[in-house]
Amino acid sequence: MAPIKRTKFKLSPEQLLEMFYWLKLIRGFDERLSILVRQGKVRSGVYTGIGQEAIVVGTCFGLRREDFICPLHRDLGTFLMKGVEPRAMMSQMFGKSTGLSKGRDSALHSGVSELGIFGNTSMLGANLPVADGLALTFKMEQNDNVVVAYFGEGASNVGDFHEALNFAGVQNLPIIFVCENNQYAYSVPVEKSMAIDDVADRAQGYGFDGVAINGNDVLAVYQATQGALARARSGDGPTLIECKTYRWHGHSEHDKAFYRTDEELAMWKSRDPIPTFTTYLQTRNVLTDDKLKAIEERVKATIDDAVEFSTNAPDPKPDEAVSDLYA
Ligand SMILES: Cc1ncc(C[n+]2csc(CCOP(=O)(O)OP(=O)(O)O)c2C)c(N)n1
Repeated sequence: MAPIKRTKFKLSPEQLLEMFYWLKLIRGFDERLSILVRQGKVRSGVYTGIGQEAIVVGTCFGLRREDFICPLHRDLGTFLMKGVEPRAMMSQMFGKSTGLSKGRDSALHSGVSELGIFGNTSMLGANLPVADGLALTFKMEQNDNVVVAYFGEGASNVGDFHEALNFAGVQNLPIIFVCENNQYAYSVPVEKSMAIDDVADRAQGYGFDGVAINGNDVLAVYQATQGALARARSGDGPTLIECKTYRWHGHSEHDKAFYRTDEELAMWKSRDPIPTFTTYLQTRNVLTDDKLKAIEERVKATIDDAVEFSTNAPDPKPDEAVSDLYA
């Protein structure tokens, strides 16, 4: 396999600011959910991705509507970036009838086909063979759409992961496997579940490239994704991108994460993707104080509106529980 060449990219100041907006919105959304859980307003389980936003933004930025994403439990931000309205997303977490699955299901198992979002089950790794199926469809239809499938490093130890990578390699599918390596699978640290350092190395066994990158650097994630997208769109097959990161909160909001040290958390917080990108933009005069203030106000107003809308939205009616069933 020829090594992956460095991908050149150029983003306009407007695009960079848009990326910044998404980072702030997704962080703000998760932070608000964390508070709302404690206030008893959320019916869904909440698996925040605070600290991991650069992966969501770097991989979803510039995706086509027709490209499909297969998100997992920690990827709420991908729904927003793919076009789900914040009101609908918040309603989903509140279990209201205005949510994506009209209050029938909690959290992030719902999909929105028109927006290219596949609804996944709880079984870790099980989204990946299905993602292959989507990619195979694109290949058979001979279009150049791509599938972006997410999973944690924990899920990369499940058989489905290996079957999916093997099939994607054999079929040369237009798919990007995005590993969000946040160092823990629930309470299990990565060194207790893997005998190698990089999940990215696993790709080689299936005949395609894997890269391990800094998942807290939104531009590094974007760059790797753009390279992988270009290869997939031109028929050169799959790529595995392993993004090294860290989740700041517990596995879910009920988990106090006693299995890790304060020092470790502090070290990773010092690598927070948002201040790093803020400084990058400020030193290039892309982000001025006024623009920062305007973006922060827009983020707050969007989230306030979503919360108010969802609070006042109706509950689902019991007799609707069996409507919209596939039979
Ligand atoms: C096959 C399977 N085994 C176990 C679980 C229970 N479970 C849900 S999330 C989780 C940890 C997942 O870790 P990882 O894949 O690294 O993703 P992360 O939560 O860190 O984002 C576990 C063990 C599950 N849902 N499916």
